[in-house]
Amino acid sequence: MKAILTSVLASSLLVLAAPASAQFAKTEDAIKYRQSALFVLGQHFGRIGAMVNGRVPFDAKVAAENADIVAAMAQLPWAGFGPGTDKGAPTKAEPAIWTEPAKFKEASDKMVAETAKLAAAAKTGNLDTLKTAFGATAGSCKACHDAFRGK
Ligand code: ASC
Repeated sequence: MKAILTSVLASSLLVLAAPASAQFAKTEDAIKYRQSALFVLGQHFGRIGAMVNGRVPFDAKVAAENADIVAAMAQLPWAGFGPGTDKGAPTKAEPAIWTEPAKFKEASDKMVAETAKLAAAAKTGNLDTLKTAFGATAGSCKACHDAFRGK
C-alpha cells in the first residue's frame, strides 16, 4: 500500500513539475504552448505599460500582481522551442533559434532576469523604479524579437 501511495505521489509530482520540462504530444502543441505563454505575458506586460505610460492611473498593487504574472510566464516559453519545432504550425520563430542556441539562450535568460527585476521593482510601489525596470524588460523583449522573430 505504501509503495502504491509513494508511486502515485511520485507521478503527481512529475505532472506538477511538467511545465519546467514540458513534453509535447505534437510539434503543433509545443508551438501553441510557447505562443500562448508569450501572449499571456504580453497581456500582463501591457497592463503595466499602460500605467508606466500614463494611459491608466498607477496602482501599485495591480502593477505588482501583473509583474508577478509576467515573471512567472517568462519561465515557460523556452520548453516549447525544442528540436524540430521550427515548423509544424504558423510561427514567426527564426531558424537562428535552432542554429545559434547559445545566443537564443542568452537572450531568453536576459528576458527572464529582467522580468524578475520587474517583479521586484513593482513590489517597491515606486513608479519611477517600475518605469526603469519596465524599460529594461521591454529592451530584452525587443532584443530577442529583433534577432529571433521574423515578420
Ligand atoms: C510589449 C510587447 C512586446 C514588447 C516589445 C518591447 O509590450 O508586447 O513584444 O513590449 O515590443 O520592445
